[in-house]
Parts: sequence; structure tokens; C-alpha cells
Amino acid sequence: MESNVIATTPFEGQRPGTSGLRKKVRTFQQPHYLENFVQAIFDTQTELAGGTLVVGGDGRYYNREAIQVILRMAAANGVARVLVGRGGILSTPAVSCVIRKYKTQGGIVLSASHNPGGPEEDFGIKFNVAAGGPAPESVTEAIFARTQSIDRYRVLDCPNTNLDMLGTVAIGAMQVEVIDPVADYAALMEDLFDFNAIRALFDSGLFSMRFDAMHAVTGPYATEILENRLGALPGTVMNGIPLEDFGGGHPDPNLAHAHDLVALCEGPHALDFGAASDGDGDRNMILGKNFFVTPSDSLAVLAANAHLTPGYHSGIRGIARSMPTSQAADRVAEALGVECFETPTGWKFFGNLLDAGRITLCGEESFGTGSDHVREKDGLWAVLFWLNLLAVRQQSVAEIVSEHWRQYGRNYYTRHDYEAVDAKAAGALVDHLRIMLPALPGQRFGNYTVAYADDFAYTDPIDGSVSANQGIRIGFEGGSRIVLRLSGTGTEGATLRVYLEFYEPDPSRHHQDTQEAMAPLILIARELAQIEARTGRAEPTVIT
Ligand code: VG1
Ligand code: CO
Repeated sequence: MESNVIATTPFEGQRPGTSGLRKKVRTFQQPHYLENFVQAIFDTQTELAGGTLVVGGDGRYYNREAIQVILRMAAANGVARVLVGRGGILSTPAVSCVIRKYKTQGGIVLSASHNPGGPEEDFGIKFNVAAGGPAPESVTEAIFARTQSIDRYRVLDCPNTNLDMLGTVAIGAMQVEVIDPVADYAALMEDLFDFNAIRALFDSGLFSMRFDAMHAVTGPYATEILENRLGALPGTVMNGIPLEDFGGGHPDPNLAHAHDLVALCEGPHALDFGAASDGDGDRNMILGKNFFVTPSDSLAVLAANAHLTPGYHSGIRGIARSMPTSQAADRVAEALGVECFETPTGWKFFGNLLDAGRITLCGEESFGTGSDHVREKDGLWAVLFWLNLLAVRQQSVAEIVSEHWRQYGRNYYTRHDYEAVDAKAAGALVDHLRIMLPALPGQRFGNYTVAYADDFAYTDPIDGSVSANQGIRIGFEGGSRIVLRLSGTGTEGATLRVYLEFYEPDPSRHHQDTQEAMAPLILIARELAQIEARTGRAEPTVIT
């Protein structure tokens, strides 16, 4: 087998966004496009030569082809050993689990998460470091810099590797071990949660649930853990077979895209519990009987109840949330007397805090929750955490959350997304807000008085690195907030995200409709940002 050095020239725009490089499949299929990015990883992450790399993806269209390219390039770049999930499948949290368990030098995750899949849709690639988490900005910037000057890549001339058979094969001097994608992850979940208590809940026959895998990567994980190990009824996992195009849908677990599951949790015959995960298995949505748990509330409830689970019985050390996530978790941290951190959007900002032992739990409003058990957000972990709480507390989801609100107050929360808007118009909208910021404090809008207004900047408390321009924050007296930022994961035009939060301490007002309760704040956000005038959109594309 011959190792070839292929001449190439740089592509524009290979800077990783919030979570890796995400582009249309057609972009990745251009000759040398994927290869350039992968070679930039090998050129900058030099410990991979002679080391072990984990490779896997969410099973979307182009997953298998990309893995074959990565294997040939890894062999030519001197990687000693690759662990790859059978069928090319590994969920994002499972990649993190495997990197940590086998102490590898890093991993490559192939996914565009909740974005649709298929020949005309999206693909993505992300590098995870030896701690198991997404590469920090210093690493992604180094990889990007290398893509701008790249002039050659290395690839071994060899046939495709059979990804469907467990076992070890050699490609040149490199060992490729095809591993069971579920086993290590499932074992970790058994360590963290009380499987006996959850099994008893299912055995009681008094508890009904469905898990919607949305034809994405969590199907095999959920079937093994929920049905095989915990004894949930066959059929508990719906849409459990991973498909290259996710059945044509958006594998995005929210009220808009997981509509079949939402319907099963509504009405007089509603299920007791519904949950869903996204394309690559790191997001989660939690539903009770006629009840939706916002991801921000979910983080706060898990934090307040963590001591009820085996994995966290000795308590939590601290909590972190991304800046747009509601401040519900802050109130729990205060009550527990632990630290609370506000980080920029994206899981990579939690890594240092987790590694340093400053936090145990962390989360984002975008249906992401996780802990120090891995270095990615983890969809099924959150579902099992909730099941553990339901089994121990013997209460419904609605009772647990309502009780939480009575104790801490309720942070009403909603996010309005304006998708595929003109990128220039979106940029101008944010620039205009930035100019307005200094004059806002003290101004009154209806019942709301601006307490502070800024463009969020974060200084990492562990390594001192600074990340500026992370989103516009307008905070009001009493704790309500408007946050605006542009998405860093989209592949078409720009997506404007408007995050709204309103604090209500009075329990008699805890059961209003969210959009109605937040209407005045929504109007203020639309007017301040001149959304309709600047984007031509009178209404958001998706409300979560
Ligand atoms: C979005 C979410 C962010 C999340 C990121 C990756 O980013 O808002 O909270 O970390 O997706 O999640 P953005 O830049 O589009 O707002 V995933 O499940 O897509 O890897
Ligand atoms: Co995801």
C-alpha cells in the first residue's frame, strides 16, 4: 500500500462555527474539500501521530464515505490505531465517552447535529480533544489557520475498510478496531443512575413513555438501554432506525419538529413521559403529561435533585449555563451554595470548568444538558436522569417542575428564531443594536426598565482566554432579559436568534401560557431590534 502526497490549494470558509465545520453535503463532496480540513487537523494536532483516534458519526448521508477518507488519511499520517463505531455510528456523547475511557489522543465526530441530512442537505465535521470535549477556540483557530495555507495532504492508496464487522483490521501500519458503538456508553449510564428503580417504574405498569429517536443516532442506544436493559415495553423507542436522511425530517427535538411525540403527550390519554434526542444524540427534549419542560428549567431541576441519583449523590460542585440560557439554574446554585458560571454559546466553553472540577452540571437553552461524566452534552443521559427522578420522587413531571417553581420562582422562557434571513441584513441589525447599547441603561419600555446592556464577552476563569462579541444582552430590573445573537451552525444565509426571559416569583401566576405571558417583552425585542423592517419577517420561523 502506497502513501501518496496529493497537491491541493486552500478553500475559503473552513473556519469551524459553534460546533465544528458545517456545510452542505455538496460542498464537502468537492474534490479535496474534506481532505484539506482533515489534513489541517493532522498537521496541527501532532500527538495524533503514533496515537489513537476515535472516529464516528450520526449516520447521515456521506458519513460512511467521509470515514473511509479519514481512515486512509489517518494511516498516511502515522496514526497508530483508530477506534471506529460499527457501521460508522457513534453518537456525540459516545465519542466523548470512548475517548475518555480508552485515553485516546482525540476524536473526529461527523455530524451536522439537528440539521437535515441527505444529498442536498447538511454535513459536518468536528475535532474533539483528549479530554473528550469539542476543541477549544485556540485549537479550532489553529486548524482554520492551517486550512488557509495548506498545499498538500497525505492519503494511503488502499481499499475500503469493512465497517460492519466488529474486530480489528490493519490499514498499512495502522490498526482499525471496529467497536460496538453502544456498549461503553451504556455501561457508563448504569454507573450513574439507579437502573433498578427505573426498572421498577416500568414494571409497575402504571407508567407510560415514548422516546423519539427521530431516525437519528440514538435509536440503537435507546433501544438497548430503555427496552433491553430497563425493561420498557417494546416499541417504547419510536423512529429507532437511523436513516441517512432521518426520514426526511429535521432531527431536532423541540415542539416544532418532534410533533408526533408532542401529540402523544397531549390530551386525555397523554403519556406520562415523552423524550426525544437530535441527529447526533447530544440534545434532549423532556415532556410530561400535557407538560413541556424548557431546557433551562430542566437544568435547574436536575441540579436541585441531583443528590437523589447514585452518580451525583454526594452533591454537585457548581453549575454553568450558556449566556442565553435562563437564570433558573443560578437560583439553584445560590440555594446550594455552589458556584455558577455564564459562558458563551457552545459546549466547548464548558470544557475547562469541567476539567478543573469547578462544575458538575452544565446546560444550554438549546435542548442541551450534561455533566462531568463526559465532555459533550448528552441527550439520553438527561432522559435517564429524569427517569431516575420520576422513579425516586414518585411524582409526575408537572408536579416536580411546579414544586420547583414554587420554591425558586418561575423563569418564563422562549426563543424566537428567524431562519435563512439575508446575511447582510442580519449583520446590520446586530451592528445597529451594538451602537444603541450605551444609551439603553435607565430607559423605560412599558413596565421594563433597562438595568444593563452589553455585547457579551467571556474571560475563561481557568486559562484567561477572552471570547468577545458573543451576543447582545439587554437586562431589565427584576431579572427579565432580551438576548440576540446570530447562529454559528447554519448553512444558509443567517439565523437570528432572539432569546427572552421573564421572572415571575408569584406562584398564582406560574401557569400562564408562555407566549401570552411574554407578549410585552416579545414586542419590545421586535421593536428595539427593528426585526420586521430589517429582515422583512413579521413572525419568527420557529418558536421554542
Ligand atoms: C446551536 C445552539 C447552541 C449549541 C449548538 C451546537 O448553536 O444554539 O446552544 O451548542 O447549536 O449544538 P447556534 O450557533 O446555531 O446558535 V448541536 O446539538 O447542533 O451540536
Ligand atoms: Co446535536
